[in-house]
Amino acid sequence: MIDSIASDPFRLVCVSDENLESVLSEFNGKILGVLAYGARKPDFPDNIFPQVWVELTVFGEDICYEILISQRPVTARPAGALGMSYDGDVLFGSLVISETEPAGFEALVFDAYSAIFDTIDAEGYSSLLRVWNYFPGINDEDQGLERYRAFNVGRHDAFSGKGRAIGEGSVPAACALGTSRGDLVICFLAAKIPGTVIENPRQTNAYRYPRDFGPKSPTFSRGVLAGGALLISGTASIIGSETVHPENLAGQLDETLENIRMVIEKARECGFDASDPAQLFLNVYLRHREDYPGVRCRLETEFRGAAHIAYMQADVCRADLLVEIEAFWMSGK
Ligand code: 3EB
Repeated sequence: MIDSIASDPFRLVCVSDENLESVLSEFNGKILGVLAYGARKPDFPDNIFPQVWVELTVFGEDICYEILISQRPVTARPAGALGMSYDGDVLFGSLVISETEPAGFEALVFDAYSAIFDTIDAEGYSSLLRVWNYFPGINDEDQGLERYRAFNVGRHDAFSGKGRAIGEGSVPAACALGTSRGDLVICFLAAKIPGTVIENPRQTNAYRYPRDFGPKSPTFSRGVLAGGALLISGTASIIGSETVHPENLAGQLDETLENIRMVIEKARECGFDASDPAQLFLNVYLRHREDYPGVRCRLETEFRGAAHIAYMQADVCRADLLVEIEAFWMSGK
């Protein structure tokens, strides 16, 4: 039998401001961390588990809190800019870095990822399952290179520098979105035992994107199955390695949903039970706020209102992409 994390070792709960306190007290001692999405700074309670503010406007809500909860008692440790918590199966961490370093953005990302690898290796949770990346000006040029591309160079070099393979089965699920301001925010979920990496046959594996998309390829997979959860990476209107339907929101949305369907199909082939839509959480990132009503209408039809869907305004990492969708889905029983 292949080793795997106990089923349901962690789960996700999404709440707005008014329910935050009750969820935090209900799961007191079992909280791995919180990602708070919102245009205004959240009032975080005085807790030491990793909690980050992702400075994005949420549509239809003030702040949207994603809370990662363990089944087991959690040990939390603040460690300067890097906070972490762990439960014996998984480790969740967060890094918030302000861009003051004169060395530049690429070096900042390199250092951040190097610190993540050092941390998870030292703590014995060396399998990186999922990474969340948020930073301002993702499509801006900086010293002749788009910042997303500089980010990819720093991330790629940190993988290599720490002796991490970049290839089939070895890269985490991820998302990378642009904020309009604020710090570089990176959250990560790691485990003692590797997850099952899912790729999408409609898309070139991202670590094999050709050089047209930047000097170093992005190091992420389309999804990871771990502990009964399917972690679906940020997914967009890309076929092969090319953006399709530029400037066409409806076309991009259809193509994105088709890509997500394919990832779910591949996860099913690996044993994932995609039967419980009440346990499906989606984050929808829209470049333009005026696209929100139409996208919401389309997705409510698609998921028949069962899934929990949060909508945010964010810059997507290619200038021609209008929408990106990520998901967290717990397996049915
Ligand atoms: C794509 O498929 C769209 O650089 O970590 C999606 C998810 C995207 C993660 C990343 C980028 C990343 O290439 C962009």
